[in-house]
Amino acid sequence: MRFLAAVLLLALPAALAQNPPKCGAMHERRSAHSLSPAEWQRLGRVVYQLHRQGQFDRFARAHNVVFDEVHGTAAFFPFHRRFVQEFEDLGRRIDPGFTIPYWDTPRDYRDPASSPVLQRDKLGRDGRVSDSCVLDGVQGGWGSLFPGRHCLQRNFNDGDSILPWVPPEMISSYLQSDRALGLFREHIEYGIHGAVHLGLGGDAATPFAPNDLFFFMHHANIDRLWWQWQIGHRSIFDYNGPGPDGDATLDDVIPESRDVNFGGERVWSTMVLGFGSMCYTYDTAPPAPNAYPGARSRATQNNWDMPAFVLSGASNTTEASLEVARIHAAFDTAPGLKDLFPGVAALEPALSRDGAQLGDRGVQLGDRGARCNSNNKDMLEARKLVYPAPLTSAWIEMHGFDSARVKQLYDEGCRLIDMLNNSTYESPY
Ligand SMILES: *[C@@H]1O[C@H](CO)[C@@H](O)[C@H](O)[C@H]1NC(C)=O
Ligand SMILES: *[C@@H]1O[C@H](CO)[C@@H](O)[C@H](O)[C@H]1NC(C)=O
Ligand SMILES: *[C@@H]1O[C@H](CO)[C@@H](O)[C@H](O)[C@H]1NC(C)=O
Ligand SMILES: [Cu+2]
Repeated sequence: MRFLAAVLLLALPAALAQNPPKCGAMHERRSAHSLSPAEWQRLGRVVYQLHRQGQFDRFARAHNVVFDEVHGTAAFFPFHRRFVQEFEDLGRRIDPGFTIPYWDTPRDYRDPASSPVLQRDKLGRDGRVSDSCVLDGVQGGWGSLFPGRHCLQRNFNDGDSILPWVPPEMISSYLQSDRALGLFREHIEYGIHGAVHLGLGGDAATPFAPNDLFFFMHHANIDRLWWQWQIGHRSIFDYNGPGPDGDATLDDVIPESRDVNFGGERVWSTMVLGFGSMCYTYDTAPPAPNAYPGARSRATQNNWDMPAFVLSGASNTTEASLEVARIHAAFDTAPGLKDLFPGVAALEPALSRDGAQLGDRGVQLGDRGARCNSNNKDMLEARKLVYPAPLTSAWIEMHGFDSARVKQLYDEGCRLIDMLNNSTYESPY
């Protein structure tokens, strides 16, 4: 016995060095849509201080330095997770209750300029016509240092409005059907990620995008979706794609620069929320695990018994449950949808029971398809999806993306929308 204990004690330090410790306190990131005016004011006070300290400038310059390493590569998800968390920690030194709100941008995809987030007392509106300077919102009148001294700028990509982003249903399809992380990363990075940067324009459409607070809120949302994918596929440690020397591995160093330095930290330290420095969760996404997941397993499970609440990327659980129930109902008229929404297809038995529950979040499947509107032509049209705006060629070149690949994924996305549009499906968004 004593011998065994000694062996265990010797083995222990190595294990501890591998697994980051569980967080003492956890912080909840909430949807920017749900912040009260008082909460926006509190957020405004923190970011004002961060700006005075030069943190926005620092993060903008850092993002530009590592730009090529963290876009179009596997590092896209872990780098931005670590980067946003670093910024959030700085905010917590000013206000211990600070968290970055996430911006559920697909929710606003039809007409992003009218988003409740882009209002004068919140994130602010478009820059002014003459010079694109942002004059209202929590960053109204700000100056930025990089790439050169200038006012913080926004320049919506469609005059006074913003071209459509990506419908929530497309995100849900990616969450369910992308079994390889690499494919999910491409779908997110070439889709909603680029669409939002381009839509806001100005600083947001440059490698210095962290000058604009939207950057942190947008990347928090992307991080939330990645976490949902990790949990939904029971594949927390899945990591692959282009890396620093060929194929990426969990032992790669997180890209860093003099400005924002993680001390040589490895990618694997970012993989599990609730451990190490990842002391946050999301209000809608799955909670952090109680114990560090064992064995750093990389196996992707090919079954669909995933928790039902991860089937949709929507932050509003009422809308998420409507979406899932209506997609399920649309299988009757468009069986091809089952391949695009395999998670919903796997719910079949549960759905045949009355009042089935979707996961632990109390999401009810009461509404089976809301066909009551099917005679109302206007309503029906309003409930059809619209295509997202494609990435611009300038954006594709700036990132060195493979433009044929970007186009292929975009076209596939349009077919998904066609299929939904051709079915009985009516979008709750
Ligand atoms: C969620 O969506 C429903 C239906 O669209 C809406 O009535 C409700 O206000 C939303 N809740 C929040 C917190 O936004
Ligand atoms: C979807 O269908 C509606 C109604 O038929 C139509 O107005 C809309 O243009 C369609 N959208 C796309 C992207 O095809
Ligand atoms: C949608 O319907 C139109 C008109 O019936 C048809 O031309 C098109 O091929 C359909 N698209 C899909 C994806 O089913
Ligand atoms: Cu980035």
